[in-house]
Amino acid sequence: MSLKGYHVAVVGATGAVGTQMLNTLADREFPISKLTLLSSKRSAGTKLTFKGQEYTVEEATPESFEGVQIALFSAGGSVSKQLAKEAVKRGAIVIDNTSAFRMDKDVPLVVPEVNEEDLKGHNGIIANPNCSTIQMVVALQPIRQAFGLSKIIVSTYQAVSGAGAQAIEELKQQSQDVLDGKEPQASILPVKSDEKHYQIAYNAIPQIDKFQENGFTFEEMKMINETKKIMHDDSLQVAATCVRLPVVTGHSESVFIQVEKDDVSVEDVRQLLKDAPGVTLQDDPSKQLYPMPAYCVGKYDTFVGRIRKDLDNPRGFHLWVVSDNLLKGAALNSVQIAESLVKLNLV
Ligand code: NAP
Ligand code: 12T
Repeated sequence: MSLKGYHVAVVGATGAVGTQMLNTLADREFPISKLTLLSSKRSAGTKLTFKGQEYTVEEATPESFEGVQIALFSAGGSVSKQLAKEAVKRGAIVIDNTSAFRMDKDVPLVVPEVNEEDLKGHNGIIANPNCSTIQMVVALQPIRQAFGLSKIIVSTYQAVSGAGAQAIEELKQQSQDVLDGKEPQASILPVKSDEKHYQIAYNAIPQIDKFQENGFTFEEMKMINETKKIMHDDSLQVAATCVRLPVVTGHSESVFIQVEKDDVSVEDVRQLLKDAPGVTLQDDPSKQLYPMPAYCVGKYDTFVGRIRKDLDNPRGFHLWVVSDNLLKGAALNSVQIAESLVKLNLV
């Protein structure tokens, strides 16, 4: 590291995730000597403020990465496919928030609380997992370490901000239109590039990302495949159902797990999660204490509550897991990866 810090680039700086990347880099005082903010041609010229200083956003091109040491990508998979290798070629380490490289064998897929050590084998690109995967593995890793884990069945309740700034606008506009008695218009959700669009205001849509041939959506397959990769366990059984809700920020998950050890109690699980890294336990039915997205916005932790032992399966447990999808689900996890690279002398 130079004395003052690293030359950092943020690709997609004007987006929902990029905005939170800048907030998180500033809040955690990541050592930055130079900051390059990149977007498409559309936003080139836009002024953004970082730590009280004004920066002009530039159009991302291969040449943008000359001299860059750490590049945080969050501008969609096609941009990553076009530019990540160009950045690496010029000496940068890429931390990629898209699904472009997550399942590549030579690309570490990292949640620092779970598998920070995987960073050691990197070849220039490091992938940030899907938002829904990240908060789930943060909550489950301590349980897996203590009691083993053989099965996960998860249903998600996901916020629209995961689908970007246009999806947030669509929810707000539709909500206003319904209240005003007007016909709501849909053009973004569930998937912008698909033919059909559905109203999200006052609704729940059981489709996030595109359908795959096996009947699962790509978001569901991301949770399934990424969880096995992060936990280094291909025999772990995982099934997911991903649902979009009219919530702006904060993903919630109802998670059923089966552990390998017998005679584990709810109190055992609570004790583990009370001290787990990145976890806040919020679980007290007598006080109606449980996590909710509206109260997790802006927080770094993953919140866990509603822990119950299954009534029929003695190794089964149910949990409710909530986190800010733009922070731990995206920007914070990327910045934590950068912090881990610095700590492990890998940059
Ligand atoms: P968003 O609000 O729509 O923002 C998209 C950003 O990408 C904007 O800054 C946009 O710049 C930029 N961009 C678009 N096309 C570009 C191009 N051709 N070249 C350079 N920049 C371009 O979306 P978002 O929610 O921030 O998400 C961005 C991406 O992050 C998603 O597509 C997804 O791959 C990933 N993501 C990952 C997670 C996760 O689970 N970890 C969660 C959310 C998002 P303009 O202002 O110029 O349009
Ligand atoms: N389609 O980068 O729509 O895997 O909420 C994250 C969130 C893709 C990703 C979403 C998506 C990703 C969404």
